[in-house]
Amino acid sequence: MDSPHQKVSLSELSDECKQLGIEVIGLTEVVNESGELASWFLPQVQRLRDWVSRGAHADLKWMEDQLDKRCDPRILLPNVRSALALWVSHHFPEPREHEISLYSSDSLSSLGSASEKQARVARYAWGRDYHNVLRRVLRRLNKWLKERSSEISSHGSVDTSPVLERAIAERCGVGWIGKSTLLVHPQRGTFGSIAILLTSATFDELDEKHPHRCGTCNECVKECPTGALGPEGLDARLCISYWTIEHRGLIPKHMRPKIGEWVFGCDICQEVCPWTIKAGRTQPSPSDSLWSPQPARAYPDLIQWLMTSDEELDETLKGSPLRRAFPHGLKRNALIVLANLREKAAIPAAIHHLRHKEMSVRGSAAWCLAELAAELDLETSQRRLIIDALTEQLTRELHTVAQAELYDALKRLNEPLNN
Ligand code: B12
Ligand code: SF4
Ligand code: SF4
Repeated sequence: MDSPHQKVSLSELSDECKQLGIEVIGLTEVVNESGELASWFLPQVQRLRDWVSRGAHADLKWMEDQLDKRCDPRILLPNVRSALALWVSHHFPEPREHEISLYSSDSLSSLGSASEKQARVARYAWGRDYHNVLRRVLRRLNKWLKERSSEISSHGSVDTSPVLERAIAERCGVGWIGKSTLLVHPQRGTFGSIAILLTSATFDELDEKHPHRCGTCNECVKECPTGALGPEGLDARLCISYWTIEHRGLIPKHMRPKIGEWVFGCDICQEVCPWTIKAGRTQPSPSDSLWSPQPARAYPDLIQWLMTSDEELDETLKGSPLRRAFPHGLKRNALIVLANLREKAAIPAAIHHLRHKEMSVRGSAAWCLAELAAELDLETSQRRLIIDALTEQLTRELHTVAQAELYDALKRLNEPLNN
């Protein structure tokens, strides 16, 4: 007889996942037969509540608003029993080092010659948006489960629902949560996206939690340029990924130099992880075809971004995770990174952006120009051009925060202010 808690075979499910290009899956119980939350889930809930009460979520208001749902999967799916975790690698090789079939030769040649002055994008955003890709997979699995019993109901999440994805994936045996707070897969390292399917179905087998294997290693904590990682996990208020992807508005001054070359996200705590390094990547993996990574997304031409209108930039990035930051967020970040890279060629574009419609872009343009003028050996005429542009903008700027940025920029250039 059909039941919402119909028992399903794990090996049949694994075969189906393989056909969908998913190699790593795991299963766990989240709610027991009596309808109570599984005991393993409760300490995770406490960890999450402590994290939010410390304010470590910065201004991610949705973390506060959806806290109860994140702490209790029964709110999302009342008859939930199990969770299925999918983990898909996005550990693409470096386009410059490995000219393999994964990247088309056209897109490689458009990268130009290798230079040290390179803006960087987090690896997960080199290709298609994982939300779209994995949501499609979850829909297929939902359909597959429904074919086992029409009574089975499921709820999928790929960073799209208030679900504690990492904690669930860890319990499903996919890997362990490292000191970076990232899920580490024992063979493939950290570069992976997670999708969770909460389901009312039960399974003939469940997976075991993976042992924690960070040991005495502390590389991610040590190498994080902002000190965002500590014994309590991550403080988003210090994380480059938070500021460049999630934050709207100006990025605080003290964070701007620390952002370095990272124009969208940050992979430092992953690139230094011995498990990621050991996993290496020189050959294509079966999941690469899901993503279609593009070298120009890995190392974008930021001046080109700035010379493109917001509307056009948005259009060019359709289907990419980069859209999460909006064109004005990407331009804000680009101005900061170009300043950090001491990119003289950015001066005209930065002057142009002193008049952008978004205050955060105007303020970042002022900062960028002051940094370049202060740090580079510019010709007098070029320095004058910057000072005149900043002074002129100050006469028309109405936003007090942007005015303060312009004042600071001119002060930095030792330019006496008349008003
Ligand atoms: C909010 C969020 C962020 C925030 C906060 C990150 C954070 N560490 O919490 C910001 C914007 C900074 C961020 C950044 C990134 N994110 Co993010 N993010 C999320 C999101 C939406 C929620 C995470 C969350 O609940 N955080 C609150 C904390 C308390 O929860 P948690 O990290 O899950 O922690 C639990 C466990 O860590 C557990 N725990 C158990 N044992 C241990 C042991 C130790 C030592 C620690 C510290 C914790 C711990 O306790 C916690 C509570 O249960 C998830 C998607 C989702 N719905 O889950 C993606 C997600 C975590 N992000 C992801 C990615 C890829 C990133 C970035 C790598 C992107 C980039 N390259 O720039 C960075 C990585 C930064 C980092 N070191 O974590 C992936 C992670 C994949 C993976 N392999 O782990 C996720 C799962 C999205 C996805 N579906 O693929 N992210
Ligand atoms: S993503 Fe970057 S800033 Fe954030 S914790 Fe990792 S290394 Fe630090
Ligand atoms: S770098 Fe070291 S401490 Fe950090 S997650 Fe990897 S193994 Fe763990």
